[in-house]
Amino acid sequence: MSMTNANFPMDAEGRTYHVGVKRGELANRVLTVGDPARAIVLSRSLDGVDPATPAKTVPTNLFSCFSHRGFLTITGRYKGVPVSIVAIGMGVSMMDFFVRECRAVVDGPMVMIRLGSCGSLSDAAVGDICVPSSSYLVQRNVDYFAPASDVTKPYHLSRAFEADPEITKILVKNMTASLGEGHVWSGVNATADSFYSSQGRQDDNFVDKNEDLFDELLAHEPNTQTLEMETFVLYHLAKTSTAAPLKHSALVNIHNNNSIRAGGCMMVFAQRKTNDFITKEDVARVEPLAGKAVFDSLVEVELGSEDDLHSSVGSVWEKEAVVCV
Ligand code: R1P
Repeated sequence: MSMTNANFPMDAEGRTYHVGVKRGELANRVLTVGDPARAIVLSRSLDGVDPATPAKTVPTNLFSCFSHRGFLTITGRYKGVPVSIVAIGMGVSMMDFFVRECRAVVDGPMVMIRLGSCGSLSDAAVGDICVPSSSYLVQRNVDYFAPASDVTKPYHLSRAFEADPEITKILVKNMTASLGEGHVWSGVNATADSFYSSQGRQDDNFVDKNEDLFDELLAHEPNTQTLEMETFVLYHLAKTSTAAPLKHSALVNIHNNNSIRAGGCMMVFAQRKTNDFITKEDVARVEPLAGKAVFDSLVEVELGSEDDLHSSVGSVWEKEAVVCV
């Protein structure tokens, strides 16, 4: 694979360096997940999928692209509207690759919604859904651990960045319709740079100084409800996205100069107060329900007219059954 442009590397076909997608392969409406297996489960809700498609297989009527860096992109239609699913793996850097490289190959406004898994610090139980209206970043303050350090705090907590409020509202509504009253929670998310130390997990093999971390999170944002590893970057980049990709200047005001609208929701896999962990059966029950609620939300969000969005001419949602090579 040979790339040009060291500033934003792309190959001769226009494929991005890590996500591996090019123009016409990604829709303006994107659902992003961590686990590629989850992406495949959710893809079964897209239009025209043969229910006899074997598990763990991308349905043959959908476009799919598995990149050399492990990103899986699936594109098709949901209720007739073009949508993509992108599995990104784990962590803040992967979310950064995803948002920037996907943004680079699509014209017009985009909506990106993450459906992840998380730990719950509140009363949200395993299998429940949390829809965070904002997220902050928890980073291990490495200088604290240096010899003779004069740094006083082992973890740095950032300010919170908000999700798009309308998307949050739509997600809560659709998740409640899908999962039922009492199983959908609103609150603040903390995105951590580690599954372990900066999520307060105890590990005798390392000096982590995180025994009081939960108290610090709650003092920082009293409504802190969930811990996971990507959402902050999505909300942050959406708020710092520019109007550059918008095709019509009239959209600039509607979208507050941001070309990306973002939302997030997460399934509680770990209950950190009771130490419960979700069962395989519960994941299999909740994932498709939550996925449908996200697809319903993606297509409900107002993005502008057909003319404002990426052209379908030559796109993979115009055709069927294309796999990138
Ligand atoms: C850790 O197990 C992973 O699960 C959560 C965390 O954010 C992290 O990526 O989300 P996903 O299930 O979407 O990967």
